[in-house]
Amino acid sequence: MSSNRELAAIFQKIATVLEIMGANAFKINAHVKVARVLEDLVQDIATVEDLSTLPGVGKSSVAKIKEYLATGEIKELSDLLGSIPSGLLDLMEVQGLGPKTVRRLWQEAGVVDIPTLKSAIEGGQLESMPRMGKKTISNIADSLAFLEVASERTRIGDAMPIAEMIIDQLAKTKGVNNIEFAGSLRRGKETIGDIDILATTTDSALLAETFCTLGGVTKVLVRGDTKCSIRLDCGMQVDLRIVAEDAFGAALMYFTGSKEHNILVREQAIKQKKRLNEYGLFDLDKNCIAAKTEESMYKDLGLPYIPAELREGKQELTLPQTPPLIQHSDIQSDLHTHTIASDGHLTITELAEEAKRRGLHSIAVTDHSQSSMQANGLSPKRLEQHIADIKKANEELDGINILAGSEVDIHADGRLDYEDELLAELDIVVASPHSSLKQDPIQATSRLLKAIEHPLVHIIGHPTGRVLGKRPGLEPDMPTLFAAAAACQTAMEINANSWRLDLRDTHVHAAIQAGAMISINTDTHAASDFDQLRYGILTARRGWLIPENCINCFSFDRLLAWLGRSC
Ligand code: DGT
Ligand code: CA
Ligand code: CA
Ligand code: ZN
Repeated sequence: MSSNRELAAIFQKIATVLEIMGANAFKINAHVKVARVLEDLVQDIATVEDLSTLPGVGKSSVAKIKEYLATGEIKELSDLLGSIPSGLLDLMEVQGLGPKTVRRLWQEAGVVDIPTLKSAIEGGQLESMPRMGKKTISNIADSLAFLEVASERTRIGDAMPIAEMIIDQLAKTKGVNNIEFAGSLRRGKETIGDIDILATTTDSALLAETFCTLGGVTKVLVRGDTKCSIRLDCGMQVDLRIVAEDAFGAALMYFTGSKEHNILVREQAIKQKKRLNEYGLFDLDKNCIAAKTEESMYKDLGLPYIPAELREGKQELTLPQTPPLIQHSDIQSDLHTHTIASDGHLTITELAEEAKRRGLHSIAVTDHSQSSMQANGLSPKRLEQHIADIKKANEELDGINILAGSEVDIHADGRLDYEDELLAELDIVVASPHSSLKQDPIQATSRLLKAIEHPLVHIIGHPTGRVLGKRPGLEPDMPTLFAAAAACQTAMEINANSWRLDLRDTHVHAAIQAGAMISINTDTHAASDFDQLRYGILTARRGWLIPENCINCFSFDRLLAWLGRSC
């Protein structure tokens, strides 16, 4: 984590604890504001000469930032944490519970952590609380159950930076030659059980020592010459395997998995009277045929190279050649982003400059529509003004095209949140579900179908509305939706934000099979959100997406032509 982000998280946590303690709103908001400023800050906070020049950062915040820069922490936070039951913060992980409700549960029902919340629900104590309806209680119970199933795995957005940081440090250790992550992380799965790292080195003892004493290690589970396992303070387990230099490819292939893929390739080897294991590919006399690189392994199995994201034991062995899967560098536009007009942190110009810096030819500004009250959605009048502002920024700024768009809510019944007349003024319309996400599948299907078939809608944003580990989202009949999307030329989004990854990998595959177009967007609210694109790309690759099926890979002219299509 960069120090800006870490510091922002500390300020946010102080605000949360203050709110749970019932502090005054002014004090809470001051901390939230500083957290936001820090999150958006492009420059490293440690290099800011005069901290008081940062907007919203007052004297006491300056002192806290200085304290953090000098000591790596802010004592106020540990003091605050010491004054409330420690389990209260875990409650914040339950979807639908904010600091205010957590405070009430604590003060009025004696709830101090997840177990006491559970028994309070089961024992009926919550029902006697004022302003706590049956529906709310049953929602909390649902979220709790979902949290339990989901919490054993880590979102790729959390696991990937951790793995990269560890690999960075280990790569610097004397003697290390090859080092790469394998397992589900390399396959780009949306959640990761544990992180698997493979390395070759001339000094195993030093590498093992470095690994087991990394910052953040809370427990060494295994410490051997070829395998070490640690647990980190975030709860994640990391396995390191030290393998022979000339069998790195075989080990990488084996430990990348998946288990199901390994079984398929092993069967392929057996058919060819060969043997395959983590040490190499061998003939029946145990002579090694291939082991050094994955490429040589697949080649000698008579297979095209299979990208890690496809190795799920499905149809990947039937591929006649390596498919030209989409890559980060193929993406030329971002078609779903937010500005300060709704709930984003950047102005139109800042957003466009950031997109330009990242080499995109176009960016669509798609702020929220009027019903998204909590996201400061735009009234029709504000949208009219916003369109004018976007057009003006587009004229003033060279080297990037700014499209005027909206992320318009799809109401529970499928109606859109603006009149057609207004939508017709936009360059691009992303329609997304934001509310009624527990609707039954039949209603969800007809709701999304209406949006797909609407002639002014270009993209369906995060189609199910799921949030990983927090809520499952809608469960519409996907084949029906994808067939309609193909017929109406409406693109289905992969929302790249690692909390969403919606569409998910399997849906992407089905959508492409049905002939629908895909759009990969970051849903950027702050500059760093653009970095989430990589998770969208991984999900896309897991869904076998090639650039031809993705509108974000189109040239500007082709994109414009596509946006102007009639249904
Ligand atoms: P995860 O950690 O649950 O997200 O999923 P993976 O795929 O990373 O699984 P993990 O960490 O248990 O093992 C890493 C890889 O090692 C796995 O993808 C394939 C390989 N592997 C592990 N156990 C077996 C096994 O019993 N049989 C075979 N064929 N491969 C295995
Ligand atoms: Ca793993
Ligand atoms: Ca593992
Ligand atoms: Zn959005």
